[in-house]
Amino acid sequence: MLNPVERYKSGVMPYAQMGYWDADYNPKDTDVIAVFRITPQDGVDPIEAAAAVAGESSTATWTVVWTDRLTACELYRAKAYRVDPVPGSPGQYFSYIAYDLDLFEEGSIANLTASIIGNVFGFKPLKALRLEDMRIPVAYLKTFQGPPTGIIVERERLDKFGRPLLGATTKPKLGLSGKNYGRVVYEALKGGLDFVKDDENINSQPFMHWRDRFLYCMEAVNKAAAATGEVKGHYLNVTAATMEDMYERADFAKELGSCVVMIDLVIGYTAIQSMAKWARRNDMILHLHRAGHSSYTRQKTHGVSFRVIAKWMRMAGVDHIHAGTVVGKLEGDPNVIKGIYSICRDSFTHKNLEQGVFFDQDWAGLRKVMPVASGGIHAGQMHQLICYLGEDVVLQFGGGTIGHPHGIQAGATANRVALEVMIKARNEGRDIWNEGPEILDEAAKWCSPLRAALETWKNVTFNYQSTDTADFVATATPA
Ligand code: RUB
Repeated sequence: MLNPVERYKSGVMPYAQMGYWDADYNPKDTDVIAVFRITPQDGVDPIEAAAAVAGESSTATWTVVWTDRLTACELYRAKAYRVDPVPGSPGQYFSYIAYDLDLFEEGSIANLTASIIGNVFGFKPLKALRLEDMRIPVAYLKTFQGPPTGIIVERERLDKFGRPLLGATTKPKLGLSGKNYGRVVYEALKGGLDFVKDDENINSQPFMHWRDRFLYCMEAVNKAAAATGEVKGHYLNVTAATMEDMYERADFAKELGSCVVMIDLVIGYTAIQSMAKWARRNDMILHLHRAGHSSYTRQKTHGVSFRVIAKWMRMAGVDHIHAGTVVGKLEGDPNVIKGIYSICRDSFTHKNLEQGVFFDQDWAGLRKVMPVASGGIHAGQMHQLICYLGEDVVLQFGGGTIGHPHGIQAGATANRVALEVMIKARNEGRDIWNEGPEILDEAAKWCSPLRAALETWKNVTFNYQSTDTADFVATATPA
């Protein structure tokens, strides 16, 4: 450590020397820890790059400022304390940075993120930067409300246990009138789904204003509930241009008796937290569609990993979050998806580098988020979906319900029957991973909607290389 005269001499000094690198630092239980993937420009020392990220995401600027000495600067400086080369990716480094708890306002994702991802991603000495994971201390977690409902209470409210929930996104995404939209919702719920969902970009367009949608959808929900004797729901998307509009729409959804409302990630962290508080006050399930996330989560070298977004959303307080399907039309490496699901559903998420999870995370009693698997899935994949994703998940088949050759009700019935036969087989101890196709074929003998679904989509797979994969591979345990 430099003496104070040298340390506070005006001018530019490497960030590491300014105190933003400390190889001996031992993070406190109350520290927020972030791990970044850093790709320094050619010739930039990785330790200095890590120190720069620590500096610019906490107290530093490009030159020494004497006003540091008016603060508890030793405490407030974030400390990069570890830099490891990324396995198999020359020129990239995982850098661990610890932040004192006092740097963050309680219960505010906006404040947390303004530091951690505020300035640093545009920093010239770096070619690229990715926030890979964070460890949130229990002391900080306890300042967040978390999910308004949580998995356990959601299941109790819906009276549905022991199986994944089933949903569908109404299609086409845009263009239906309120009345036709309501028909799709009714058919899908009557045919056996638990939920239908607005798509991310359905708000209040000329072809269907939001009040029309809400009225026709709730008529559909009520009729389907009466016809089936089951609790049914439709995620009414309340996303809008202002908080006032969103509250107005959410209040109307509640007035009509909806059990769930929906928001899009693009509304921003503060709006999400406001809606989470509204949902808790109003006993409403809050569904989050992660619209926009792939623009910054998918590429491994730059952006924010979705596992971090999932952590922030559990803290902010959503009940459902789109979290990947593995087998569907959208990005989803099996291991990375497992890691994300454990962030949503576990009381304690264990460090698991093969799944991209860098830290143990005690969730401090925050309720659990129900992951939603949605995007290009169909009944023929039911065994894979259950094996990969487990039981506490909403499986959402949009095209895979509405595109059924016998109509929407038949599409829903195909999915419900596929789910129930697969869960029954699993409960009887059958090996559904290997016997899955056979189990579906047996059921298709007596269920013509399932037969038609399997026939229509039997050859549909999306076998592409995953972009966002973990960097560590499992090593065999020595005998
Ligand atoms: C579903 C759909 C959803 C995506 C979002 O339609 O397009 O908007 O699931 O993706 P379909 P994610 O079921 O017809 O493919 O869930 O990965 O955020």
